[in-house]
Amino acid sequence: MLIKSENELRRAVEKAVDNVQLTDVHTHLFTPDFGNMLLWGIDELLTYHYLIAETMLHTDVPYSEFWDMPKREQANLVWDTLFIKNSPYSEACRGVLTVLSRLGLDVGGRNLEEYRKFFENLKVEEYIDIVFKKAGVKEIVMTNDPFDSDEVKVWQKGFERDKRFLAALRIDKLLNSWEEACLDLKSRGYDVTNEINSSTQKEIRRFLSEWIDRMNALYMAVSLPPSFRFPENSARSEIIRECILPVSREKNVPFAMMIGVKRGINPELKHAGDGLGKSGIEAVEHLCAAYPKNKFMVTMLSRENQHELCVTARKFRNLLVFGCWWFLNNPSLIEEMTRMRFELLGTRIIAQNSDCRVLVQLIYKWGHSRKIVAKVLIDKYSDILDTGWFIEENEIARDVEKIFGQNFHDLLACSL
Ligand code: HDL
Ligand code: ZN
Repeated sequence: MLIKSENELRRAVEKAVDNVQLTDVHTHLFTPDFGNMLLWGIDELLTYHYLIAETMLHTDVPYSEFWDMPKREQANLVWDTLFIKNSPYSEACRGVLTVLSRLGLDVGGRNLEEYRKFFENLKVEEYIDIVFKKAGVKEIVMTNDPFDSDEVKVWQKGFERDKRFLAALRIDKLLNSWEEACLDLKSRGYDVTNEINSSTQKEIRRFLSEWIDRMNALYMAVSLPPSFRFPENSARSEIIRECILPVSREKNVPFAMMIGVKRGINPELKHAGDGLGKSGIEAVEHLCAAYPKNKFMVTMLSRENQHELCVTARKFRNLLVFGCWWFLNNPSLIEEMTRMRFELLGTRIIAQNSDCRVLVQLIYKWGHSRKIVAKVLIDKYSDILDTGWFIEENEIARDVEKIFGQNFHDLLACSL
């Protein structure tokens, strides 16, 4: 159907964005086979590390006392501090309310015990179906760490994987803590030495290939500090050059770099204590130019890196930007980044990923992002309609499919 008016445009965009069954390219979710590594339910939702960091701003409870509390007590403190003693309009707080509302619970009642009862009556398997359906999610990509001993046990035992849960090989330890990784690899029978000579390189490649095959990993991913440089004289650089990039080509899987995280700026906050810094774009420019047969996905954590990342992505068909990562996953910044990306990259982006750690977060992270992407898309289509260009409804649906998943699958499928 030809779009002839602003109203028809709005309706067509909202319909396409609301209905697209999307691919979530980066999450920390797991199938139930991984036991309690799959987080779900209201107490996990309330003790999401974003909310812990925010709670600790308002209370003088010592960090160690908080960490010693049982999960339920932690959740009570978060609820009382952020939702009762203060209005919950931060994005992480608002997300909890969106979830409760979309699950049909009485948000105005503010009755935490009632919400707990609702979740207690659900089995996680039936809950996965409810959440995926409500969130409009077709499939998610997990973050799978071959250095996590609990996770390794599940992969080695083997399991019938739910097809909606795809895998990504996460190699932070290999690239950011080589000494530790070397000891770990040695203990698992890989003939590696601290010095990354040719036989160690070969063994690291074997390790990567085995795990990509075992997980059927769609890509290899790493989070990197703002100081990340490539090339440089470091173990990380050598492993990327001699191991990651060759295996990435051989297996035809992208290398995903998530750049800009400063781990543990407040160690007392544990996994809630990370910060960010402005990174150099030069490493991305160099990798994309020097390795044209490699495929790269890149997201950067600093708002200040977004424009240069978009410009770099204009220059290289082997680079796809993805998501509004972590501290950027807030309405004001999602809108700013999405506008910038549409204006510089058109339809060739992966608009968002959720980064969910708790299953039910899919409902709010995607609910909130869809609205913003739809709003920006309406503006962009409206601008071209004003010139006399016409748009078919199915062209909108085509574009929306691309930015919410097809671009990712096309990147995986292509060989450069
Ligand atoms: O490194 C990452 O993948 C980050 O997303 C961290 O896991 C971070 O703790 C997070 O959950 N961000 O949303
Ligand atoms: Zn993440």
